[in-house]
Amino acid sequence: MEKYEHKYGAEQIQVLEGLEAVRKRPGMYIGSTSVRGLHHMVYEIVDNGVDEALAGYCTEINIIIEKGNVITVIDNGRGIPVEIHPKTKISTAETVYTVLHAGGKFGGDSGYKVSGGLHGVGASVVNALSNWVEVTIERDGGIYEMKFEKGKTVKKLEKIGNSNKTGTKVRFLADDTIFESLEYEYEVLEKRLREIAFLTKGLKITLEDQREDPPKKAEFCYEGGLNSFVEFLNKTKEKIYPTPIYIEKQGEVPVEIAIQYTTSYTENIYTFVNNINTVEGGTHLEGFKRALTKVFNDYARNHNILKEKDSNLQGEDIREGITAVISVKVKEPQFEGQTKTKLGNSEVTAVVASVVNEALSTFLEENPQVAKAVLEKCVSAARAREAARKARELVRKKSSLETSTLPGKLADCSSKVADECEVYIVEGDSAGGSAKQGRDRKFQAILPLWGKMLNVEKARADKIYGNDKLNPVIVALGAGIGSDFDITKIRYGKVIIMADADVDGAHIRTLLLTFFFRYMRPLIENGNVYLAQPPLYKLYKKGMQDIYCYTDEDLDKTLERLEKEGIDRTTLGMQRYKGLGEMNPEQLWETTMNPDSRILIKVTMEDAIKADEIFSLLMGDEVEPRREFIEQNAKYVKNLDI
Ligand code: 1YM
Repeated sequence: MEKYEHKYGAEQIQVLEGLEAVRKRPGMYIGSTSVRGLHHMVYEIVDNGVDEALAGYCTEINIIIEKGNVITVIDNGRGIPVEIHPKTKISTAETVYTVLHAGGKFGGDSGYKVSGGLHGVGASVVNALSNWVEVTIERDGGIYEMKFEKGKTVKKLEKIGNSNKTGTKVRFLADDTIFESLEYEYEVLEKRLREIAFLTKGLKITLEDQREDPPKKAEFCYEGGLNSFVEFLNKTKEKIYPTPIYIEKQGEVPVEIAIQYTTSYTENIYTFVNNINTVEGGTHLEGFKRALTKVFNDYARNHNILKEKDSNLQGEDIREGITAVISVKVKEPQFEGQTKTKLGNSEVTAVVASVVNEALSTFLEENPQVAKAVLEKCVSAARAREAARKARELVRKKSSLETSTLPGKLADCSSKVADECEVYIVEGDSAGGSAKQGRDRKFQAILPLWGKMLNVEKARADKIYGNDKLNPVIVALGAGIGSDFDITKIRYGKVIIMADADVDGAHIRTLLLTFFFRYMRPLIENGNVYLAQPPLYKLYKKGMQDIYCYTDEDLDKTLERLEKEGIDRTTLGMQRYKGLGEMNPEQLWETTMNPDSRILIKVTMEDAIKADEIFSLLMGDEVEPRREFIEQNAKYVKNLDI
């Protein structure tokens, strides 16, 4: 593993403010107090072990979810320093856990742990937001231990034995008066830990869930680093060449990149800064795109694949079917954008561009068959782009001739003020009818969807314009797609997907989310896409107002509450809604469409990425992963009506 030389020990720790501030405003420090924030608690502790691995001292990190949602994280690094800290006059280890922003992370020369920008505020925040924390350190021949409750030291660092090993072990129970729930999701931790392992070549990470019997276990260790990452992402896809192109350069801004093209038509580029996923991209991505376009165009010209009369290939042609992961380390990253996940440091563009320029052009010269295969695909993408442009112009021309440019099935709203308007995209016949009758036509439009499901995975933009299911969506929203997409033209402030809670509903949701993710991404980034939440049950009784329940948990709680109020559940009638179509217009309005009483779920980029992954899996070329997925998920299907 690479050794980054940097020193920050006891002296650099800066004392800023007390942990009370963290407990008062937890969201400011950990992002939120939802399960998302809860998982961040684990990442904060794991990150300290990863830093130790990046510094070249740690080879393994073990994470255990114990029964009762206690988390244990163990690493085999040097152990947190135990000597008395000159400023705080208490042990350095206690200082790290009790003083906000301790850990030297704020200094400019403090290695690459630069508080990622989101919530990388470390051990003291986890301590402040935990019911209790126990830290055990093996270092300098001894075993040391200290304990905290709600951020306060209850047992100072003390030597409790001898050891010839080194390492740090942290156990904690998050504070249930702060977090909404303490239930960790195995899959969420698994995904992030796998990602960290890909990003930290050679580091072994294990995860064990002891809440299950027998415990669930996973181990991640990738000698291939980002190459393994790209191979993992392309598992379900047909590759154009077998091994990813790998680029690595150490320096002021270390850059690591892996690239592999597949026969798919989509672009999948994941970017990381200091191991943090920069979902909104930024200067590193810009540098990469710029160099990629230049290198392939230069190669195509020099090898007569592009003739003198031909115009240059465009960036999007060259990125069709690409899967790439870009990881850079930046000492003082500036994060911008809506979710603070866009790298802003302008100097990074040139660094990444120059690294890619040099390494990729050399690679192409040395591997002409790979260059040829990729460029053939780029040239065909350019042709398809041209065809799509023509198809689009045709659509535009056609619509300018017709009086109404909007799809016939759309029941539009009367208001033309996009911000106050909503469009419900509804699958099927009867639901569409009820929705049209039940809506408030001033600001609610209904677009029923018909036609066969389109495999976006295997279609290019020209096919999408022609697709009878997606074309009405594009025209109704009025903002174009792909590189033409212009969010300022959007006709509705809220785009609401309303689908049944069954397999067909899941299909249409996945298709639409994947489509928005790939062709109208700003719509999701901007928070315009929502899922309607229709009720699953209705409880009724003579003389009592109908009660709607939206989840099974909701139903259990409601029944309990009613029992306490003296209403016996055997006297209640219960209807389980199989589909939206079973509700009459008034019920649909009251439960799902009335802004005063409905539940809307805002779609996040994470939801969309997940939908996209499921979609690739279900629609991609490889059969084996699809079979695995269906087998693994078969148990969840029992509740659905098929
Ligand atoms: C399971 C969590 O915290 N490991 C860990 C933390 C530190 C070190 C080693 C470490 C760092 C340095 C020197 C250094 C930390 N030390 C500090 C501080 N695992 C976990 N392992 N010696 C040991 O960076 O110079 C903060 S974290 F500030 F005390 F140096």
